[in-house]
Amino acid sequence: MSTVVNSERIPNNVHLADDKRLQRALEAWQPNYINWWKEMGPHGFMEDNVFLRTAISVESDGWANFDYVKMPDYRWGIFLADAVKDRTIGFGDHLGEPVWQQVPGEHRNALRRLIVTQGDTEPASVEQQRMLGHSCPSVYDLRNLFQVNVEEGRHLWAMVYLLHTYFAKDGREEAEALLERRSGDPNKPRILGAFNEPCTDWLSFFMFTFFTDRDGKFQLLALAESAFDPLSRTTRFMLTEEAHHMFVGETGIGRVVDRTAHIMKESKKDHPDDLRKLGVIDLPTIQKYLNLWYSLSLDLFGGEISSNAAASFATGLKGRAKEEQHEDHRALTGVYAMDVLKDGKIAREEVPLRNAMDDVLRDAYVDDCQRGVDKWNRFIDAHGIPFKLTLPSRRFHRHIGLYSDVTCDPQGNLISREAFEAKKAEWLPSEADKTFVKSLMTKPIYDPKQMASWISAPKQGIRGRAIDFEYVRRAEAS
Ligand code: BYC
Ligand code: FE
Ligand code: FE
Repeated sequence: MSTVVNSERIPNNVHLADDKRLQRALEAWQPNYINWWKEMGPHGFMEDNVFLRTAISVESDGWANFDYVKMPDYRWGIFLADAVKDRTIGFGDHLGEPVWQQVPGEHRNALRRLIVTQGDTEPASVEQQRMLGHSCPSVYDLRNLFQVNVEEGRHLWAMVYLLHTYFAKDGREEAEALLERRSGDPNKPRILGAFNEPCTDWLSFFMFTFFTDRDGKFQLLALAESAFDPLSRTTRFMLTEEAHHMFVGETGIGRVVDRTAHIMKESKKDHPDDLRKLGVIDLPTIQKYLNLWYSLSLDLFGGEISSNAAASFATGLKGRAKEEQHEDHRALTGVYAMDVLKDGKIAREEVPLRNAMDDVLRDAYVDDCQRGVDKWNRFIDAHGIPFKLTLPSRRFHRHIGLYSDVTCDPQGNLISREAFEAKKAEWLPSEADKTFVKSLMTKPIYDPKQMASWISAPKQGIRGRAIDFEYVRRAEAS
């Protein structure tokens, strides 16, 4: 079991103290990170005491330490999951060979790019969410937002550790650049599309943590298979934190849906206008937000047919989620049937499996999303309301890949751009929908005993505490 050193400036289980150069490099990056956090992290809450979980070791039940902490004082550390003894490469051209503890020269650029892309999403999400505290539906939710934020900050640390340790000068430059790009800034945007989208209301936040963080889960699962062992070990530990982000999204939407269905049953009303007057978010509006964040998140898997994906599979840089569950780990001869565009029509075609690896990962993601949607539908059903949320077709509203040049309806039928524009407000949040959703969230709820009108209380509190526990102690209140 690896030893954790908490007494240092940077808590870690990577023997940082034994590598003075690396330690100095990371300690030089740390103040820049803290400056970034203060500038771009949760706006207006830096002085508050927040009941947070901090990773202090990697043992399965011992790593999560809960206590009040001011966010800028959070102990962001570097933690790798324990090494697997005699681990060998699980897929691709190097199947069965020992994993790499150093970066092979020929894979250096590709690997750095994957790590930078992964790293870039982490601060991006914090930036996207930085104003949400000012409209929180409860203190419980406020704390969960901050928990997600500090852990995304730690995920940035995880990638910066790899850049500093294995990529010398260009790694250090990339680590600086990770603090310089800004979500949504046209001059220095974040790398991937969804991470430049505004996320300024809580319905979007819960959709984001359900759909977009779930892309994170699957990308991390694929990177956890990597032949580059330090990347595998960091991402394996990140996945343990990611589980909480999934929980926030799934239960968040579940509670919104439950609240609406409850009010529908109680009031015997089902017209969106009536429900909006009653202070809840009508189900068709929830469906539109779902359509938006699902389609934005599908884009994050890259193109359906990708030579980049084929190359990273071949070289062993990035596998499939749970590679051991697949039979053919070389995937040299296999084919993958997918819908493609042919002469302006949708046609089934077989693609060499390696080129379809982004879509294989997307398949696993879609199934996982569906499980969550099924749960939400059970909440609606439990109130006897005849409405079902659905995942739109993967072809709907895409900006990356085969379907980025055409327009489809939510069922996946090709339609003209005019037809799409004419129907857009029925399928995606309109300005009026956004204005309405925001109108429910103009004031924060800082009283632990209260919950906003548009969301049910959670089933239980955190770490055995009551739901109305003071998870965030506001500085001015103390
Ligand atoms: N936006 O061959 P293609 C998370 C580019 S989320 C903009 O189809 P490839 C988190 C692509 O770079 C997980 N550009 O795809 C969640 C390429 O450019 P070049 C993040 C895009 O390369 C919530 C070109 O289009 N981790 O952790 O196989 C909160 C053709 O690309 C996009 C990762 O993504 C896009 N959406 O796959 C906090 C893992 N998609 O080569 C955190 C690391 C593609 O023509 N990244 N492009 O210049 C990867 O594995 C791959 O880079 C991707 C793309 C899966 C993203
Ligand atoms: Fe993350
Ligand atoms: Fe996350």
